[in-house]
Amino acid sequence: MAEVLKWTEDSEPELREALARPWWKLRFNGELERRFDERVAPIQAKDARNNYFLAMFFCNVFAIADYRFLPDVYLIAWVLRFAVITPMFMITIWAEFYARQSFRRGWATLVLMLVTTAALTYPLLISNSHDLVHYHVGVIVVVLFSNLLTDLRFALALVGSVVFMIMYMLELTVGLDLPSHLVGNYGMVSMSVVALSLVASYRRERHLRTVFVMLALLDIAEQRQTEANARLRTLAAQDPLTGLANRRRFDEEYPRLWKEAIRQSQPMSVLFIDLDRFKAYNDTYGHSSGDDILERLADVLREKATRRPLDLAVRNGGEEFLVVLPDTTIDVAVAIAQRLVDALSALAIPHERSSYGVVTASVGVAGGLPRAEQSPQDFVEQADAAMYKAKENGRNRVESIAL
Ligand code: GH3
Ligand code: MG
Ligand code: MG
Repeated sequence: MAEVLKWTEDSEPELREALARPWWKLRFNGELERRFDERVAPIQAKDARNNYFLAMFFCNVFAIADYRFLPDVYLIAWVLRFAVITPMFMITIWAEFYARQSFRRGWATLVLMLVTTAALTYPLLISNSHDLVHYHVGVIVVVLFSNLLTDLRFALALVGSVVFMIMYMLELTVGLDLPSHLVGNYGMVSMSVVALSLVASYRRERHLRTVFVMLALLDIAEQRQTEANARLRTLAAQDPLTGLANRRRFDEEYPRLWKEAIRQSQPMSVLFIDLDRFKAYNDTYGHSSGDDILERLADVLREKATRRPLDLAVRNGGEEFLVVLPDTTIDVAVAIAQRLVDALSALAIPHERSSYGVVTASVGVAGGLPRAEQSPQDFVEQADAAMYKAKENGRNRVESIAL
């Protein structure tokens, strides 16, 4: 089976259009038809194969009818049955199911149906049996089979049925020269069988195509859902203002990092960052200017403090931020914290109510080798305590506590 391509959203309008197409338009357009064929043909082929063997079996059993009904020409009928129809069945089965690429659209089945019809008709034309009039009806089974059980496309079934009806009516009128009331009767019987089986063929193909389109749409909807879920997961873990991780994500990730540090016997440091005199800044410059500062600080954190893949910068809430630095000693963490403080004040954002005249932050650092008897929260609390020390010591600076 050919590799089945995934559907993308680009196909959606085409699929919806296909779903709404009028009753007289069974086929899809271009690429969609190709994909339908590619998807459905192998399944149909598998489904229909046994039907051909069954039909071939019945066809051969009818050899008894040749013998009983057409005693004068039954040998010819047998030759046609066993040397023409049966090999034709084999060729069709091969063509439809083993050489699917070129024949799967049903031409082989169509040819089989018409050759079988002709081969079953010919002995009647040369026989003088009295029972002829009862024999010919059997040929209707052929068109019934090809319309209902071969998964022949409706268009081909229609073509085949029209040719079949012409052949059959010629047989009744020209070949057998039946009286008109019998022609009328058999004509009606065959017409109704053909018409009803065509309706069934149409409906089956229509439903199959509808299911195909709906499954494709479902596939697209499912992909969209998966993408939306992934987006939601990202959003749920992110602070909307700064784009940094939020407290939720911190609560999820930090204990894991901490346990991993114990497992690897690696040091770990936590930075607690708090803007200085930020209430005053808001009061002076407005809340939205305050928000701008939070965004600027987030940029500084991203640039200066989270350079390694596992480093985690978090907006803890309000104007407080956390940075988790796995595999980082307290000395290195203090240096990083100092870089942060310097980078922020170097931005020289005016803050008239700060003794520094610019926006600054205080950073507390806690670091050391995590131990099993400690809790991850200890590092955060100590970083917070260090940050208060920095506030007390004049702000715009770094203080640290070794653990
Ligand atoms: P300190 O130097 O001691 O830290 O003084 P502070 O004014 O920064 O400290 P405090 O905790 O008293 O004030 C924090 C202020 O941060 C209060 C509030 O105005 C401001 N703030 C908290 N969250 C936000 C926010 O999302 N946006 C803005 N613009 N301001 C915020
Ligand atoms: Mg604060
Ligand atoms: Mg503050």
